[in-house]
Amino acid sequence: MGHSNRKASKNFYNSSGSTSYMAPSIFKDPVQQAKFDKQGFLVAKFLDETEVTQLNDLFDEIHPVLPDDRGFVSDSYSNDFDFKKNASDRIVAILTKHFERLFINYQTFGASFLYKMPSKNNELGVHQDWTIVDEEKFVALNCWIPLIDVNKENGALHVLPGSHYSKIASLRSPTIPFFFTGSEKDVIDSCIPVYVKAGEAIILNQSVIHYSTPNHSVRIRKAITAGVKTKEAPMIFHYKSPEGQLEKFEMPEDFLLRFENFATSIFEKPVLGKLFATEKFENPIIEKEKLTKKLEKLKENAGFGPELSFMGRIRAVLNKAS
Ligand SMILES: O=C(O)CCC(=O)C(=O)O
Repeated sequence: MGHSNRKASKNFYNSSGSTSYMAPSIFKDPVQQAKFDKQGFLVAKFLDETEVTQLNDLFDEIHPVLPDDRGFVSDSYSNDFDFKKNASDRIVAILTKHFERLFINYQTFGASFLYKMPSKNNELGVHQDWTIVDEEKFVALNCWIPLIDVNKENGALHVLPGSHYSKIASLRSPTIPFFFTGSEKDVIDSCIPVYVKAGEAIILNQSVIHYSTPNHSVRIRKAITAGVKTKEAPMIFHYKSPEGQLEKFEMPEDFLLRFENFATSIFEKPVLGKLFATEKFENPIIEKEKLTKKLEKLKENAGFGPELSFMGRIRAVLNKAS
């Protein structure tokens, strides 16, 4: 389940750029695993037509009235635990056979609907999802599955290839700014759109940078997000105190469903967690110029380098030959 706040944040960033951490495999298929490790995301076939219909029906059943507010909505923002748990369990029940097909040594951590009513103003700003497992040892990912074909018009997801933890380490929580804070526009310019059909999944590492464009179409854009992590990876959450101390909490497995007042609780010291470490923490925000170069390099290493011009291709051939 993708969790991010659109406010604040600072980030832990490993200045060497790439890390030596390697989380255990989570894909059954080594080709998919290699792609996920390299890019931080991949596209996979997921739901069949019947399941897309079932999920559309489930959406309609649990949203008898749609909000007047045209902003981006994640059902995880609701303060009603029973509503969130019921939706999550029913979505996961439909998705499970596909998790079984794709993943090994995994555990789910909840699912919810995400939707955008038609509006020019419901871009979801560029972000990374919260750190909810120790990413030096484990992996946490989201399966983002639209229930209609997504395109340029209707709120497609955009990602920054190669911006995931093993390539650029980061620590993310509502009380910590992103390492790219202040450079959002440049980061957006480096992202690429990922257009998928209804029922296809974009499987994203929680740490990969992403955002989605507004839904300019006349139809509601519904999607599912479903979280999957390494089996037995403890759930964690971070709180940076006003004094600048980073507090690390081990959290209940279902804590993402348990925020009682989502809009404010996520910025408070967690009440459900068990504090296991306190550290001094600096917020290393990377300054714009360095950041843009770094992200372009990461993107290139992920296999999404700039298209070479005709002359560029000739130069590349000549360089290779010499
Ligand atoms: O559904 C969307 O438009 C984007 C969802 C997302 O970025 C997230 O849940 O983290």
